[in-house]
Amino acid sequence: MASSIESTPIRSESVPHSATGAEPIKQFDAIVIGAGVAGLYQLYRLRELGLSVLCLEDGGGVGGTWYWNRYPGCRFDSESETYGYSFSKELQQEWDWKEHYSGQPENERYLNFVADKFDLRRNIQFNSHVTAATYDKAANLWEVQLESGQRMRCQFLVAAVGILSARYIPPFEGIDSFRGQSYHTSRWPKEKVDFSGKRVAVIGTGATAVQLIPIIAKEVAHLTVFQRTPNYCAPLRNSEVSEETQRRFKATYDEIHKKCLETPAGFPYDFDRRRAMEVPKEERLKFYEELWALPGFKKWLGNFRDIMTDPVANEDFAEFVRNKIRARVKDPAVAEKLVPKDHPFGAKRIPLETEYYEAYNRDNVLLVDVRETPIERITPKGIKTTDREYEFDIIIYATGFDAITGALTRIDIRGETGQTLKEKWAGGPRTYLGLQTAGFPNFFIATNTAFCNYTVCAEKVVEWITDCIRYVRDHNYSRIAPSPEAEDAWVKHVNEVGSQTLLSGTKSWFVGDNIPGKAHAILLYANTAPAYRAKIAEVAEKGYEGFLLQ
Ligand code: NA7
Repeated sequence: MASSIESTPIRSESVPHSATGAEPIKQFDAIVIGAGVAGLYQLYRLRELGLSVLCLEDGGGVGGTWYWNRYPGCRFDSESETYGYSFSKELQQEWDWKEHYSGQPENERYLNFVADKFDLRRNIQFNSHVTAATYDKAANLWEVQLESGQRMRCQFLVAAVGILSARYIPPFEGIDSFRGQSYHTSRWPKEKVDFSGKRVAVIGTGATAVQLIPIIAKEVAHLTVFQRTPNYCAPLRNSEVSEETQRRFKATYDEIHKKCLETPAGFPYDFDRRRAMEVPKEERLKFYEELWALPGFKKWLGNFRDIMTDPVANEDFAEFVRNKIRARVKDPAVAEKLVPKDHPFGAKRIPLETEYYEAYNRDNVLLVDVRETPIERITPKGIKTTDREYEFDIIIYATGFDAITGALTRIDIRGETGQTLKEKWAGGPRTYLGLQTAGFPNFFIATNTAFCNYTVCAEKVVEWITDCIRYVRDHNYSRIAPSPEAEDAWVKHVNEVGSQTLLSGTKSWFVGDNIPGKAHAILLYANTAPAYRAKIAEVAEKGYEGFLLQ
């Protein structure tokens, strides 16, 4: 890893539209962009359908999120047995999850195991960064262009680019002047970063930083954490999977998956049916304590059913969490800085942690509140706030992603009128069912944009797209795209559903507010995942209602 953030540049958002390169242009029935969780499965399904498929992957290996995010402490916050694919019973029986919340190295091994088992690599071209995709109306083909200049064509283009893959680095002044090492957590090097004896900065305290900080705090000479917004972090309570539990997973995968398909957010647990404030205080507190002792997201997604809609219910639990934080941090002034007070519990993604708060009890860890003393610039020696200059050997940017839409709008995708997706989505994403966008025929988005455990819902999205392409071909159609009216109605519906939750009023990546200049819009479909799946299934059953087939 070179010493400057320049070594991992954010790729330009405005790439040249014109194609170059002299090699012959290959043509495929379908091109899948991305070899992560959704892309691998999409490749498998389309190949099964008998299509010629090419999968283009930016990275040097499979895994997407689990290829790029190699930072210390990176792991699932979903239960491992629910995050793995459900489409192959054989695969489920062959793979052993070692931890209940599996770590990045094992997750990457798993996705490599999947790629090998289904012989997917022969259709994947690695180190292939897609810069543009242009629809040629006369030929009814998409032309895809890579950074290398290489071009290829296809009838169906599927973007399986992930929802948290377009990394974000704030445009701090002087960022390139820093003489030490800089890393963004989502472009972590494969080689181990040596923290021993180093003065290290972490900017950001989202789910990523919360996983990273307690691990590196033990390795560094000194760690300074630059926090803008404290989060409601809840204990992960990870543990090893015993042989007995492993056998139980394998014997009950069908039930586990069925349960995940039934619950609102795709996890093997559901909200409590009671309304929080209807339960007497003592009983409520007992319930909170029980939830708190459980692993994973149960404190959030197994809580009272009105936790995300009733501000009073939400505040009741938020205060419980604040007191949990206060109890773990020795210095009351530091504790108060770590206690979130400006947003409801769960309106931002709840980070799950292991010894996160204890890290701040260490003598070698300092918390800087950048609301009190904002970062003015990055200097050759470190970070200058309004208060003072801090000197570092390493700066880690745990500053998140241009979520949901960024990985798509950073590609120069042009539909039938020549309009780019970025232009079309300037005011927020405009799709029909999250799957297609009007004016971009045969272009599909294979990401899970429901508020849902990723793989559980991504599998269903991939299967829907596969069935749709099968339908188009079987009925001798050549193109499919949503009608503008159907799209308008869907966008309106997504906004209505989102505005009924506490998500819309809080600055977060759920609504695009983490990126300066990005339109505030509900980026995830906040209805339940079963309701979403029922809707997309109904549309398909009605002969792809709302879509224009030609
Ligand atoms: P997040 O959750 O977007 O967190 C990014 C963090 O970076 C967050 O604490 C931000 O503060 C902080 N940030 C961003 N810009 C700045 C500036 N300019 N100054 C100071 N601090 C800044 O990204 P993660 O990678 O942690 O997690 C993303 C998802 O990946 C996560 O939800 C999981 O689903 C996996 P802010 O809160 O915006 O004030």
